[in-house]
Amino acid sequence: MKLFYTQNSPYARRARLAARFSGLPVEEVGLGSMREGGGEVLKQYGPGAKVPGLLTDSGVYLTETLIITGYLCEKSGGRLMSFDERLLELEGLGQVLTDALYVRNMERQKTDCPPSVAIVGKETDRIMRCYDALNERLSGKPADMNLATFSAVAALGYADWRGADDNWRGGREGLAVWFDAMMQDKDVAETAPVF
Ligand SMILES: N[C@@H](CCC(=O)N[C@@H](CS)C(=O)NCC(=O)O)C(=O)O
Repeated sequence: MKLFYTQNSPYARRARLAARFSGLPVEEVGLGSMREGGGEVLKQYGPGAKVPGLLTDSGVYLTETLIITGYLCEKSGGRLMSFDERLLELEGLGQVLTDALYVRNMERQKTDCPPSVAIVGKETDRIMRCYDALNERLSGKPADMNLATFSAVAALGYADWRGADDNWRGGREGLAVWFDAMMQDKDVAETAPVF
């Protein structure tokens, strides 16, 4: 299997962590920045041309993080997460936070017109609610490795890059301690964005 990624994509980070912890033979294929055309190569596999993308051993090209990580979990015999409602809730929270950070960043980086104050404000409110929810759920928790914690750590790592002005650690010490414990893991550290 081949997993296409860029170093700074929070979505691809989750897929890379899932691949590494699955124990399956997955070759990670790094692409240059998507902004600078890094995704061109992906158009031969499917219409989306986004990372992550997973080319399976039978030649099928899977897209969308939740589908790829779910596929890897199934293939590994359920190694990546148990079917637990609290974990599914956490995985979804990480996804919502990542999407909101991504949308806000796209809005802020628009060059053809000024960013919409309404969109930036709405996504920022959503982002703040997500930080609080993660703080409630992860304070005092150990650094377990599963799809839910990958989702949360990838979202927060992305926030350090694209949402630095949010200062998510402020008043959320429990979450910061949990994040630092996760970052002690070699694979979690290796897949962090570089900026
Ligand atoms: N919904 C997708 C989002 C993936 C995504 O947006 N990836 C970004 C990188 S962080 C991308 O490839 N962007 C390239 C583009 O929009 O052309 C998922 O969950 O995998």
